[in-house]
Formats: sequence, structure tokens, C-alpha cells
Amino acid sequence: MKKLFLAPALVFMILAACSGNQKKDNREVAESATMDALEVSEPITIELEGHDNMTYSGDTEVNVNAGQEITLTLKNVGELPMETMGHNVVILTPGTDLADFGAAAINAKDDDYIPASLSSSIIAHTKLLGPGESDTITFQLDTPGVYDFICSFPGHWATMKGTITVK
Ligand SMILES: [Cu+2]
Repeated sequence: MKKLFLAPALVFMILAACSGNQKKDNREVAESATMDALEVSEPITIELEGHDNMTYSGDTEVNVNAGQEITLTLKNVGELPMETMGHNVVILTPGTDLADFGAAAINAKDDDYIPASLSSSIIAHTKLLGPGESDTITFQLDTPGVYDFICSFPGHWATMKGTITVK
């Protein structure tokens, strides 16, 4: 988490240093190149809450740029125990069959419902969370497309899902 905030601050400091530079010839070019890099790397934040009624609220339909750094936080705001109403977020590769994935996840209880057999379909995932817990993950998606995310707790994929669309 800390790195995300340090990087823009560092770029800003470099820009500030450049603006004081007397050598004007290359300055504008250097500044615009830096600004482009800053735009692409500026992180986007996705905030989700998991509920006892097997739903997410928050940023369930998100648009990002390819390569943009994504910070996703899930908070389980329910009260039911993790054993019966745990929640996570699993970001899947485009085209993953959600029903197939959900079915495989049921058999992965010992791995918090993250099925190793389908690891090639998983881009990133949070921890499985009990009531009041939260987890934050950082990742990026370099290829345009529509990425589904689901809660892989048994049966939850049908109602706990969303998309990240990468342009
Ligand atoms: Cu869930």
C-alpha cells in the first residue's frame, strides 16, 4: 500500500525540481512524458462490501485503463460466521465459466475455496473474510477485456459478482 502513495509523490517532486531548472530546451518534452506516465500509473481504488444476504455493494461495475494499478478492498460487513457466510473476491480471466469455477471452488474448502485446479483462471484474490474483516489487494490488468470477479464461497458466485472492464 505504501508504495502506491510514494510513487506519485516522487514524480511530483521530480516535476517540481524540473520546473526550477534553467535549461528550458528539453524541459517541456520531459514534463509531458512524465505526465503521461503519471496518468497511466495513477492507481484506481475499488471498494466492495460483502453482506449476509450474499451480495456485494460498492464498485461492482468498474472501468480501468490497461496497465492501471488497481487497489481493491473488500470488507465483510455481515455478522454471520465465516464458516457459513465467508466472503472473498476472486478476479478471473476473461471468458472463465463462472458456474464451472463455482463448482470447482466448492471442493477447495481447505484452500479457502480457491481451486488450485483452476489457478490459470485466477488473476488475483482476497483472503476469505469473516464478519468485520477486510483485505486489500493490488494488481493490474494489461490486456483489454471484461474481467468477471466473484465470491468463491460455495453458492455465492450466482449473486456475488461484478466486472472490471479494461480499455
Ligand atoms: Cu460470499
